[in-house]
This record gives sequence, structure tokens and C-alpha cells, in this order.
Amino acid sequence: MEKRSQSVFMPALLTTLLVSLILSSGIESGSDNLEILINSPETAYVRQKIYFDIIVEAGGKTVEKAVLTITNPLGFSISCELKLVDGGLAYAEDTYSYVKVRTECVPDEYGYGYVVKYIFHVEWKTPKTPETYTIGMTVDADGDVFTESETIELLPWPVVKSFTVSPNPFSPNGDGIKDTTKIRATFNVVVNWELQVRTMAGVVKRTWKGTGNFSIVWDGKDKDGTILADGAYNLRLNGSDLYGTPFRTKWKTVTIDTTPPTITGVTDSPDPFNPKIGQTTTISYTLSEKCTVTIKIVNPSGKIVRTLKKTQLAGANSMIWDGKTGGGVIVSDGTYTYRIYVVDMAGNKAAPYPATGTVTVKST
Ligand SMILES: [Ca+2]
Ligand SMILES: [Ca+2]
Repeated sequence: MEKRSQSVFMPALLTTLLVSLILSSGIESGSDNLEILINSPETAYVRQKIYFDIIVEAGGKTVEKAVLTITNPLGFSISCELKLVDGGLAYAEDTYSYVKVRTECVPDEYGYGYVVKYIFHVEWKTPKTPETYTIGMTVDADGDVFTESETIELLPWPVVKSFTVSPNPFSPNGDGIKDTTKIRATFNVVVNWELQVRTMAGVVKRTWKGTGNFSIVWDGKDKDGTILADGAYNLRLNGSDLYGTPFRTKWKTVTIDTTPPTITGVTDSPDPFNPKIGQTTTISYTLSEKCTVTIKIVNPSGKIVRTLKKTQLAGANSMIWDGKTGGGVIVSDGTYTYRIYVVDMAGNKAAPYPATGTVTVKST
């Protein structure tokens, strides 16, 4: 009774001092023995299943409650509280089953049965948002609440967003037409890449290396400066993000074509023809390869009255002229010259350029 009355009449300052002494000593002893170690990786990829351990040194105390939280600044939040089963910790899952936790208790080395460590094996199926996530663990051990957190950066998997080569085919022959081709690629993240030109048999002829999106003008030369022979080549693009994770290797075929096309067997029929009664004439020829064919029809005084244009495949081809101008008017009687300009897909021109023939329009 006397003691109690003493404390009641103790000066307020002394009471505050005593209370703060007790509190600080409590916290200090706690921080000596209670420790949380989160062994999560610093980075992981979206939609990846990752594993890490959280080790709780409870200083001989019993962990009564442990809560694992995973959050990001965008508002993503998972909270996973471990359930007590028969006085021991059981595994836990978050509501959406993205996190699974299994607990392992390590007894002390002297075999007295004290739990010295709680090891939480965490399995996390990461979300699809690339963001920095904070993993937090709060533990209540016999009333001592302590907490720890670590961050983990979720990365998008590196992918090639686009990979193009144009023009394709091209013709590195110095004539100023399609002499080079542009090879371009874009990626979703910064990557270190390597681009190779390979023969179909796999022999590497040229290599470029770099970081990030690229646009390369290729002159058709190998690493020694020699222009490669006509034919198809493979472009191989591989590499990895700045953490070393590779993207899926991409392939593309590019063709070098410096061989001019040929046009043979140029004929027209019927000749003469009468457009006034609805007759047309067919100009026929044979191409050595796929080409863009332009036929210009020239009147007796040298003026172009009609242009016909098509991209046509190798082999026998033709175009029909209905005897009309570009404006749809039937031309006057006379002998017309048709000029056939043949260019392959790499810009090489057939010789002669143009090939020519004549056809007569006769309405009487
Ligand atoms: Ca060329
Ligand atoms: Ca050609």
C-alpha cells in the first residue's frame, strides 16, 4: 500500500523518465534478438513464379502472428496472414492464390526444443505489371512486433517488337537503284543485340553489335568489304536484356539480286484491231522473273496516249489495250508503238529498256 501511494505521488518528470527507460530497454533487447531477413531477388520478370525465403530469428520467443505483404506504388496489394494451427504456424495463401507460404521451424542446436528460427518459404506468381514491388514482413513474437521490407523490381520479358528489312530484294551494283537495304529492329526494353548475315548453309558473312533499337544501312558487303554474290541470305537477330535474359532469336531472309530480268517473245494480237467495234489487242511476252511491267503506248506523232502497269510473275504474261487513251477516248487510226519497261523487284532493268513493238488501229 505504501509503495503504491509513493508511485501516485511521484513527480511527473520522474515517471516519464522511468517509463521511457523501460520502453527503450524493451526495444533494445528486442532488436538484439529479433531479426527478419528477406532473401528475395532484386529483380524478377512479370508472370514468373519466383521463390524466396524470409528468415525470422525470434530470439527464443514464439511467433504468434506473421503477416506478409506485397505492394506496389500503383495500388497493387497482397496481404497474407499466417494461420495458427494447434499452436504452430501453418502454411498460408493469399486470397487469389498468387502467394504460397510454407513454414519451417529450426530448433536450437542444443536440442532443448526452443525454436530459434522460423523460415518462411515463399512462392510468388508475380503479376503482369512491371513495377517495383515492396515485400514486407511483420512479426508478432510474444508481443514484440517487428517488421522488415525489401524491394523487388518486376521486369517485362525482353521481346523484339519489330524486325524489318527493306527494300528486299536489293541490288548492290552501284547503279543508284536499291543499292542498299535498311535493317531495322525495335524492342520493348533496352537490349544488347547481335545481328548476323548468314549464307543459307550457316556461314556468317557479316556481324553487327549494339544496344537498343537500331536502323542499319547494309551495302551488301561482307566483313572484308566484298559484295556478296546474288542469292538469299539469312539475317539472325539475337541478344538479351541488360540483366542477361535473352529474347527469342529472330530470323529474316534477304535477297541480293543484281541480275537483270529478261523479256522475250513480245507479240501482239490481233493486229490490226478495231476498237470502234469493241476489239482489243493483247500484248504478250515472257518474263524471266517477277517484275514490274509498264507499257506505254505512243501515237504516230510520238505522244504517250496510254500507260498500263502491273507487277507480274515469271513466265508467260500479257496486257490488254482497248485502243483508248488514259481518258477513255478511242484513239485515231494509225500505227502505235508500245514500249515495255521491265524492272525486277531489286530495281534491275531488262535490256533493251524499253522493249518495243507496234500495233495498228484500223476502224475501216
Ligand atoms: Ca542497284
Ligand atoms: Ca533480277
